[in-house]
Amino acid sequence: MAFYKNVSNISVYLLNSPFGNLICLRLRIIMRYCSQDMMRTREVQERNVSAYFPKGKVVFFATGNFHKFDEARRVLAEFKIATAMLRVKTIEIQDDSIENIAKTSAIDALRKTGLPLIVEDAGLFIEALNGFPGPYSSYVYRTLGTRGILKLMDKESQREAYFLSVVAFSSPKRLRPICFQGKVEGTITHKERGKKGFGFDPIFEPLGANEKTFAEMEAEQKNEYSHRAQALRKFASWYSK
Ligand code: ITT
Repeated sequence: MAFYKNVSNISVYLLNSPFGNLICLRLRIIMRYCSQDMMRTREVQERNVSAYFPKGKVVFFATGNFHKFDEARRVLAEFKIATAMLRVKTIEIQDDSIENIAKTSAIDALRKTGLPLIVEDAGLFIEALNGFPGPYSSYVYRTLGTRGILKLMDKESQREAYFLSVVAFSSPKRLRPICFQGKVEGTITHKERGKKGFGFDPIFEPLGANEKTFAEMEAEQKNEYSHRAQALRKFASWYSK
């Protein structure tokens, strides 16, 4: 369950939990401070942000994808980190490297919000297609979709593929993002299976999961295997220190 708040010009989705209310209250205070001219210096903003959203306790996830947020907040809760979804439009550059895409979006999101945040970029790399769609996964999903991929793979017997995820963190104290990677190997199925999850989940079967696709798993089970959960666990161990 989530609820929605509009604070300043940034939309935030929060979980219906005591954490949610707390984050929202603090966000309102921060926004008020930051909009007063005398408080606008970076030093003051930095101090306010780290006082209200201490490292290791709270992080904002800048994404437009609610499924990604839902997966992430479950993983981060394992580390007692509260997560809020920030719906802020960020630059998504075209690049062969998922890491560069994530870093650029994180810098842009930080510039627009001044909050400690993560951005995550992911892609599906199919070996028989020389890594396609990879960093172009978002565009390919919107244009060809899962059925288009199955068509491209129609006569293909080599069906190995992997998902790669990069989580980039930046904050007023860390203008240059720090990145964490996760990868899950698996195969592309012959037809779509399952209704859960999102994106290419119905056609991706991770290795060692009893031939279930991600779309046949609950979020908790997907998080045992997924590229995103692996990258987030690396981030969370670093962030909690
Ligand atoms: P952002 O707002 O966070 O950018 P997005 O949906 O655009 O969300 P990405 O750019 O990270 O997400 O991912 C590109 C595409 O790759 C995405 O649209 C999905 O189709 C696919 N994808 C990424 N992670 C996936 C996953 O865990 N399961 C299935 N498909 C995934």
